[in-house]
Amino acid sequence: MNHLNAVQATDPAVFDLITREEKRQATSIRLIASENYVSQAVLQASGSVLTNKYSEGYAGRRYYEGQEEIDGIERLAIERACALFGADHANVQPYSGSPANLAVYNAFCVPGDTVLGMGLPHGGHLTHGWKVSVTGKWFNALQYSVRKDTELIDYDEVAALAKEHKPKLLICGTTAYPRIVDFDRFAQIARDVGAALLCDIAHISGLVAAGAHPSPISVADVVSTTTHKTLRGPRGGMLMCKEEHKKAIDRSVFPGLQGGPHNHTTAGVAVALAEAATPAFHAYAHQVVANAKALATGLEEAGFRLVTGGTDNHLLLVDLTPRGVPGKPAAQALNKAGVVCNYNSIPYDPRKPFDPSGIRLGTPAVTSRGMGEEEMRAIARFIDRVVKNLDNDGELETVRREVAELCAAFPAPGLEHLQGDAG
Ligand code: DSN
Repeated sequence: MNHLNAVQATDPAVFDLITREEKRQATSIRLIASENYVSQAVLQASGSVLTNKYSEGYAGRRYYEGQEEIDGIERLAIERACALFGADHANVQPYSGSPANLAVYNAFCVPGDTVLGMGLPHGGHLTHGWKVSVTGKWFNALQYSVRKDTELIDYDEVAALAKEHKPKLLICGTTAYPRIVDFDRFAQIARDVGAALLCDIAHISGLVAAGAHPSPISVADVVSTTTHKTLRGPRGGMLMCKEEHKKAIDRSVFPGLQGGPHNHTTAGVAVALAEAATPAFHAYAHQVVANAKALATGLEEAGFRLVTGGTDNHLLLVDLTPRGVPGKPAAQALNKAGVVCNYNSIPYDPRKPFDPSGIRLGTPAVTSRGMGEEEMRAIARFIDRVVKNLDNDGELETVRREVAELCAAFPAPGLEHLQGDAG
């Protein structure tokens, strides 16, 4: 039986769109660093009848009756998060990463307070105080950068800004930074000025869980993460904190910022956390990093310049300037060829954010398909061919066919029913 038979019968238009998206995900090489494939188990839990239930409050203290099973699910997710990351406390209710971060501002600051985060053009996130986000509008948000010469976080600048402006909240964590973040250094800077430290590990939480990136848990006041990137859960958010901040964080999420939690998502998160505690996931996370390094080597051999000269984590930032090609047309041609990534600013980019100099590539999704270093070298060759043939539709079509053949040999989790479809 077709797993979407009810959607097909009720709403053929939505069925058609989902089916096409399934095929796109099955037959393309997905290199968007923040994306992944969840397991069938996570898909089933997230698509369950738990979506029918309202549960404002926390386990044992809800504002609606009928929570016998929901409490059990939320408690399981919390226990698993605490065990996996070694946290004192976890709140699994944030709808995603942005509300999770906003809940931390709400717990530690009032509007107008000074906060210090990494600038978006240097690899930070919108919610780290960037000017168009409410975190940049409602707070006195200062931004630190990477150094121009090394393209690495300028810890001296962070320390100097913190010393001068005494922020209430210091935020670290990145969305487009290919190197290890020195959480101990950030903790020292925060301690020196009496700031609370928020470590946003949205991109790397799967790596942290598996020990493939150092953990900030012991040094941060609060750790935020999305649940759907390297952690390989459904789309959601999570906060972990020291015992002393438990009350403030819980109150800030509910009733401070949100209403009822998305229980179907909580169940999917619980399943993903159980998966992330397995030896298979440990191997996966380390392979994500090995694959990123192999992709980096392949690209460098093909003449690409990588920001910082390589990677320590799951992503690479490629500066296309030496190839004489901007990021946007490259990303668009790659998409035509079935290699999906996003165009991205590079540090000190002379071009505009909507038409920047770089592309960002990540290995979480291709690694979930079981691809290894050999396939990364093949992907680097695909990228090189596309960048040399941006306007050559024939060559892009040839690459697209080869991409689909490679994908057919590595069935994607959750899409096994499409295995062998090289369309
Ligand atoms: N949009 C995410 C990313 O692609 O990095 C961050 O929230």
